[in-house]
Amino acid sequence: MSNIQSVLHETRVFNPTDDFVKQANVSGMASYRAMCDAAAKDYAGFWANLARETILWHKPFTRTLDESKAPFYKWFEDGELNVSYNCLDRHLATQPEKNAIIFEADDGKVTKVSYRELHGRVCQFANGLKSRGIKKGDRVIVYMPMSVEAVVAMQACARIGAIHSVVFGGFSSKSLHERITDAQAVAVITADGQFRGGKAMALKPAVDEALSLGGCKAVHTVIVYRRTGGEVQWDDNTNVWWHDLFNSQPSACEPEWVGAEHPLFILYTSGSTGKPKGVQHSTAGYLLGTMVSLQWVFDYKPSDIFWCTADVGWITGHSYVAYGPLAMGATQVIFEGVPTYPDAGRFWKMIQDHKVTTFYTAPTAIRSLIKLGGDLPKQYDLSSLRLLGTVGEPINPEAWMWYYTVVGQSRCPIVDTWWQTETGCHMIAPLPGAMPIKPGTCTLPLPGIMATIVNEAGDEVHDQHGGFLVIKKPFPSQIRTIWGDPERYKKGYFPEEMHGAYLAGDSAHRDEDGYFWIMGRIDDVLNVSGHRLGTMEIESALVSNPLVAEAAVVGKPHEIKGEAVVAFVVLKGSRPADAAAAKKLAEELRNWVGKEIGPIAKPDEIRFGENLPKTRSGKIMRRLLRAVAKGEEITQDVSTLENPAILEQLKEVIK
Ligand code: 6R9
Repeated sequence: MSNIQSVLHETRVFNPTDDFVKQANVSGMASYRAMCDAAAKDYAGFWANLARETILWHKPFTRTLDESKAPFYKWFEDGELNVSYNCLDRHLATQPEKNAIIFEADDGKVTKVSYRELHGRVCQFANGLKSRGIKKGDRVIVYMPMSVEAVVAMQACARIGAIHSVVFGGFSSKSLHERITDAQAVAVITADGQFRGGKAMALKPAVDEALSLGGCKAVHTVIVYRRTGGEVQWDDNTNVWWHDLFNSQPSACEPEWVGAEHPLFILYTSGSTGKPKGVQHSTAGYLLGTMVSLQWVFDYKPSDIFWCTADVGWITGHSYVAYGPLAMGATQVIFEGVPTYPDAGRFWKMIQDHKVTTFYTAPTAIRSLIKLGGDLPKQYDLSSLRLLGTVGEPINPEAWMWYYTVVGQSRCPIVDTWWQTETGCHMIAPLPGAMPIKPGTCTLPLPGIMATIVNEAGDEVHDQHGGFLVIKKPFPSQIRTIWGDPERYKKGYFPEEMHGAYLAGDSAHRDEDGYFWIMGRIDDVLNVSGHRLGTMEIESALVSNPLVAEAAVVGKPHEIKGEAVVAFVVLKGSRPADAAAAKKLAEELRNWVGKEIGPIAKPDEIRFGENLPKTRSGKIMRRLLRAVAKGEEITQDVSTLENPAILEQLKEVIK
């Protein structure tokens, strides 16, 4: 609780400057309040107006919100549109030669792609997909490095109505396999490899391995983009080079007009059980969310150079790389590499070189860059910046202050954006020309987002003690269902106690200004470097090792990553005989998890015990394990434990 108390006493407040307010898309709190009032008065009308003004419809909608099968909501259902048309074709008449993408490769090579060129490439690749028999409604896995081609692949799927599911290139073949089979994908788009930090790393072998694991019979095509030029295994029946498929195609492709509720994509994310959830998003509602949030939260202007550093494997890279900026006609930077190569000044140099105005990254990146070179930003000209953003986890006030003063030179507002894979776009975030900001809080909900805090019975709490973060009314950009598991969608996000509100899975409280402070997850989900990892997923991976009998995974605070993964493991045989043996085995298990899920899920620490602390009914006492992991003194009564002595063993840290 001490943490919560300390943030409650945060007194630093930063008002938007007059210059910023003057030029902002939404200026002053009164304008923000007026928008909120408009939404409160006529909720459906508020969103319908925005949808009409923002999206180009092939066929206009007449019905705004259908709640008859709640929580399976439908927005703008009888309207028809195409997302790729909205992102590309709409700009051809007005700004064909504007740069859509400034791509900077790992080695520093810069390639610029105009809207005209991007449109041509997307059409050509869309035709290529069609030539392989891929059609509307088919699921296509995208397993690619950060590249122009990854965006082309996603946009081309959208153009033909195929449903993409992007899998982060850092995930293992096992994770990839799980997603291919769950989505019953017909095709995989990948690359031979990727460059990161000066090194070439293979990608294609993970696809080959995933497909060899069985259950992937529906996959008839694997498209391989040549990036590193490394050796690849080849299956003539299914494999085709990107360039071979692409070059033979015409650069015009009529978009497939789809209904507003047609699934645009599935993106897998961690939940509280072992199996990742395929979060299914709609076409129109999702697109609308990305576009209005760019205007409101990022205060988007046509002259901006926008840079969101997220990989397209995550929702942030979907909404604020692959779709939102293109729909707005923005020029954006896409970066292949890592922030620390060739040195920790890379981000700052790129902001200088490309004259970035709007920079959006994660607190974990900020913290590690402070550590590696807190003074480095001063060596670069960052005067182009006008707005900074963060996403993925709570930002600690110290990191916020550094970002504000050193990177933003006390000139740029910071938008701390709270949202989720499931919400599709920002939910709670400052409108920078309206809200005063404070370090550590994501401030207030966007207009039309009815976020609040409730207790266990689902009743709103108005004091500052906090509770569960919920969103009371359906909103256009929200998750539509979990792919293939509507029951899990209903139970997980709309439990009965919440009286129809969307349960976000985070706890939060409000301060005296009504600002939201996110405290963390309420389910067994960890947030490691801004990535969601299910504790159950990691436990299942550990237990699948033949040496492991039982495992429990908890998080502990980590200076840079936000949370570190600590695993408590019971072996089938006896505990390791000495520290050296324990260390060796811990390393083996870490690598095992890396192979099962991906390197980001590797436990930072593994401790071995003969057993785990359990209640008499056999439940693992995770609260106790969290205290043990943090090295806290255990003050709670452990007499109800079946085996209190086990705690001493688990306190031993392997060095
Ligand atoms: C966009 C994204 C969602 C979870 C979310 C919360 C945490 C995200 C945050 C934040 C505090 C912020 N989270 N943004 N916590 N302040 N500004 O990250 O989606 O990967 O689905 O994670 O991340 O716990 O519930 P996703």
